[in-house]
Amino acid sequence: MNFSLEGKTYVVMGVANKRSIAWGIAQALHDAGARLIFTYASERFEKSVRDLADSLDRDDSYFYECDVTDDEAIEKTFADIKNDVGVIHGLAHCIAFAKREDLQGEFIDTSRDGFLLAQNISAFSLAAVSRAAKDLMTEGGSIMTLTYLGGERVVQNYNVMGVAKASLDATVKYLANDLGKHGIRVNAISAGPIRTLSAKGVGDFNSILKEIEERAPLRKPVTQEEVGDAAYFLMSRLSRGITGEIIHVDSGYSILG
Ligand code: NDP
Ligand code: N5H
Repeated sequence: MNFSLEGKTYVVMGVANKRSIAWGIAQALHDAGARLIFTYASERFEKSVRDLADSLDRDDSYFYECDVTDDEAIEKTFADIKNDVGVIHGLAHCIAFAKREDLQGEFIDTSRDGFLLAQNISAFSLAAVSRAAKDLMTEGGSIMTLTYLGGERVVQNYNVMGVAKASLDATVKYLANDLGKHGIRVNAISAGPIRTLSAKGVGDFNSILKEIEERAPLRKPVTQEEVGDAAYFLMSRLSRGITGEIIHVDSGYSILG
């Protein structure tokens, strides 16, 4: 059997820099032969995304600016993708945001604005981009997002983002139910902590990683490459019987009490 992704096209949303989990996913899909389409939130990250994509040895990547809080931007992005490439076979949603002040102290102090902002960018956006992407997945498809354990149980400081990830996890299941009849699967990878731009300056990341090294069954933090390989599995036909699932790629940490 052949598990190559040659001849397939995937949209990767959320590469900010070389540490982004989205970049680990892009590399794994590229290594499997896929053509990639990148979206970024604002011009600020365009150069970084283009430079990274240039380091891959193929010249048929596409780039679009897409702020997921903007319905018109989402509509335009997928209309442009349809026009430029036609059919897509999958989409990796690697996007989240919360105000820094809501990622410390107590959840109870979250403002209405902060709560809605986190839900809008980190959870609703998956539904919005899935609706737009559906029409381009005429040969079936695989949609995946990135979630975190803090949506299933209380993790100190994760606060408003934990509630947004709980919402994202449920969004995955309802979308899987809606899109299954169109041959489109929807899943999430629950990644263990990885030092990225988003993770910078939040919580005490060193002590979180130390806890993983001491207690996680595999006794080491996960890497972008490990998450990328799981994403490759979800995009490939190897996972064709799996939808609505949350796969933990976290060195086994989530099984601990
Ligand atoms: P990055 O900072 O590399 O990526 C976060 C991305 O979110 C950025 O590319 C940013 O785009 C994008 N984003 C934020 N707001 C918007 C918006 N309005 N429209 C479009 N894109 C937006 O961090 P990670 O790779 O860590 O994060 C990717 C995902 O992985 C997130 O969902 C995160 O919650 C999840 N995750 C991360 C873990 C970790 O330990 N790092 C663990 C478990 C899950 P731009 O840069 O263009 O502004
Ligand atoms: C328990 C923890 C540590 C504490 C919580 C961290 C939560 C992080 C998630 C969000 C996405 C981080 C975030 O929104 C940061 C922004 O306020 C400021 N940063 C930015 O604006 C940068 C420039 C851009 C690129 O970032 C974004 N997101 O656009 C959780 C950790 C152990 C695991 C973790 C880090 C999980 C996660 O979801 O990312």
